[in-house]
Amino acid sequence: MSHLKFVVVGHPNKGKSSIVATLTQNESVAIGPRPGTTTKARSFYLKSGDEVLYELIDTPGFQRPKRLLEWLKAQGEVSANERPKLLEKFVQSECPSEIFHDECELLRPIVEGAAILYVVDASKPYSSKFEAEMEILRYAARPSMAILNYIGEDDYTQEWQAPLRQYFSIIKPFNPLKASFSDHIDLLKALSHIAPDWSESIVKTIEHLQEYHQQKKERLASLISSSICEILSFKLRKRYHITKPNEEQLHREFQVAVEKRERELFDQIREQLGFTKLPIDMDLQHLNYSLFSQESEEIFGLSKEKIVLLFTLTSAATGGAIDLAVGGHSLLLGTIIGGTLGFIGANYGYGKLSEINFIGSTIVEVGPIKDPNIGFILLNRALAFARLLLETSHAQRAKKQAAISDESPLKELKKFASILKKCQKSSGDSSDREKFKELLLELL
Ligand SMILES: Nc1nc2c(ncn2[C@@H]2O[C@H](COP(=O)(O)OP(=O)(O)OP(=O)(O)O)[C@@H](O)[C@H]2O)c(=O)[nH]1
Ligand SMILES: [Mg+2]
Repeated sequence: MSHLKFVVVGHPNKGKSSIVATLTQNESVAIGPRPGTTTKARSFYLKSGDEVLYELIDTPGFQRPKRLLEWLKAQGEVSANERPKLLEKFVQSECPSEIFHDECELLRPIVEGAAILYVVDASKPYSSKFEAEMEILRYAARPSMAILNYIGEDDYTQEWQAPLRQYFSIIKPFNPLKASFSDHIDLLKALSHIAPDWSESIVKTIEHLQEYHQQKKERLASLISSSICEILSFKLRKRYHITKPNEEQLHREFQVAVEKRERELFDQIREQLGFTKLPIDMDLQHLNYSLFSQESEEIFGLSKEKIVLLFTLTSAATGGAIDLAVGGHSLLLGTIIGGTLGFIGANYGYGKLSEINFIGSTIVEVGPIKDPNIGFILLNRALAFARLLLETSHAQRAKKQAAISDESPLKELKKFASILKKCQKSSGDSSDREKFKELLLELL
């Protein structure tokens, strides 16, 4: 069977396009605060690779539903089984003219066989002006469902129930701006009841969508882990003539190059998750601090004590002992840490960004990053950014505030510590990267 097709219809400005954007995870759907944003029917597809999981057709809102209903009634008494044909007749005879332009745009996909998603704004009271729209849709006799959207703060769900039940057997709330992936699945599950001959394909579509979602996270984990490994092993190589370059300047250039690579990672995360257009307001937010700033270290890094434990005592302690220990504060640990801080400063590069090596008399190499905290900072920043976008709806058009949670997302510190350490040395072999990816996947 070919893919599932749903046409999203309703009154103007009720969130039809927002629902299309969310369900197809497509940020390019036109959404606007004024009625009349969508002027033509347009198909959007949710695809996994080349395979179409389903198609949603965005349409303009009804403009002249009463006149259209009058036209249908003026055709004389017809039995219920003739009504779908009557809608086809309407499209054939009236759509070449412009009078019913918007109705024609939304009815064409219906007469061609798409299932109907009728969107209402249940944060506004019910009014009988919607009855002509629902009556017209009933003529189509297509599988259908009513979706309750909530654009405002109020809730008139109760008021909407009785009229909607007369026209639709399934009524489902769905907020396109707040919907999570499981809300998305729930909506599809509800759709599996709209018609018996649709249920099998919808169940299959749900399975595919779940696989697609998992693959999306895997690709993301793979991108973040390999980029971080690359950044951690990055070396800046420069040629120079006669005078040795200034070391401070070299450190700065190195930092700029690393920061550029981190920004590229953020852009790649955006691209992978389909958010290249959304402005993300990070002016006052944590991610706007430089990767190498004190603020970033405080927000995203580990404390000196944790670093000491992770990087000096890992071989001495067993398994979960480190993870446990770094969460608590014991006197004994304090003593060990106190004694080790000086040692670590010299040996593990805490607070020391990178080394500068002069090779021969014309080449200088800066890096890789020595400070073990940078790996954690990079990781936590990338995770915070990825999670923010994973929770964001593709219907979001206003600036998104980056709200970063304070709690450290890294629970398995010891495992991350050893992998980040390997990445720092070389860029990690493929099994390290795979392990890194698996650990990250659990956090996404
Ligand atoms: N807060 C909030 N705003 C929403 C929601 N759904 C839609 N909106 C806003 O409502 C306005 C209209 O949304 P659209 O999706 O363009 O509505 P539409 O039904 O496609 O409108 P037309 O194409 O003009 O018929 C936009 O400003 C949306 O951002 C919602 O669930 N919550
Ligand atoms: Mg629209």
